[in-house]
Amino acid sequence: MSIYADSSIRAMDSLLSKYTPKMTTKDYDMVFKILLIGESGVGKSCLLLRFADDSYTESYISTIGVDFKIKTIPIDDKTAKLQCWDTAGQERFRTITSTYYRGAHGIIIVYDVTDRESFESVRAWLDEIDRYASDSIVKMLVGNKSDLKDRRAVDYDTAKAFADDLGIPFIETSAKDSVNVEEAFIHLAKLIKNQRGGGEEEESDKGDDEHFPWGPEQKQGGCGC
Ligand SMILES: Nc1nc2c(ncn2[C@@H]2O[C@H](COP(=O)(O)OP(=O)(O)OP(=O)(O)O)[C@@H](O)[C@H]2O)c(=O)[nH]1
Ligand SMILES: [Mg+2]
Repeated sequence: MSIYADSSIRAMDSLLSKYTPKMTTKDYDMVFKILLIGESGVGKSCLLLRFADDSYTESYISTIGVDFKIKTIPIDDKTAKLQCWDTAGQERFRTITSTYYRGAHGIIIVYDVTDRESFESVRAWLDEIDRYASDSIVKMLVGNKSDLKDRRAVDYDTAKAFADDLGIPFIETSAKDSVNVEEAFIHLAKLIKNQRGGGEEEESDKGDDEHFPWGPEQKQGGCGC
């Protein structure tokens, strides 16, 4: 960097700090690191785009390495900042992406309901979690592309039974039609908060499951919100 450029940047910094109001309080109470993993093409990036920006694109641009977005959400009387890491599903990025498991509080394993292989590989993704993530990480299974009804290759009950066996929450989503996407992220954030929080925070979150589609009484695709 040239001396000229360096001094210009310093001048800009000083101007910015002069005119930027100082934050005296944090605008959030908690920060949760959430990871999206799963085979390439299952819709991880689209889910995050839908959640963070409420948008969707048909064009497929495979993620290179990792990407991330931040979204702040209210949980009861608190504000949680969700730092969402979108990992590449392609095998060639596996070494890079595995380093992002460290320090993650929650992880969403995504498969494509029209692609049986992407569901069958969920076990391998769970092994990756065991290898690289903390034991306390909160997991969630998501079957995406539920809008493609004619092309379904994994039925809801099979995936639900699989998730129940593992003791993890399960939901089907459509990033395209914006079905259950926000619910999935918010539910995961609540589970993380419950796991980490204590006292009155824990009290106030009791009974949340009955408001979500993966609750015991809920049926496929419906949301009891
Ligand atoms: N019909 C339908 N298509 C979807 C949905 N979500 C994603 N897609 C499409 O699936 C393709 C892949 O989506 P991505 O979000 O890029 O997949 P990814 O899991 O991030 O893939 P990698 O970055 O390679 O790991 C794109 O063409 C999307 O438009 C969905 O809910 N419904
Ligand atoms: Mg992607």
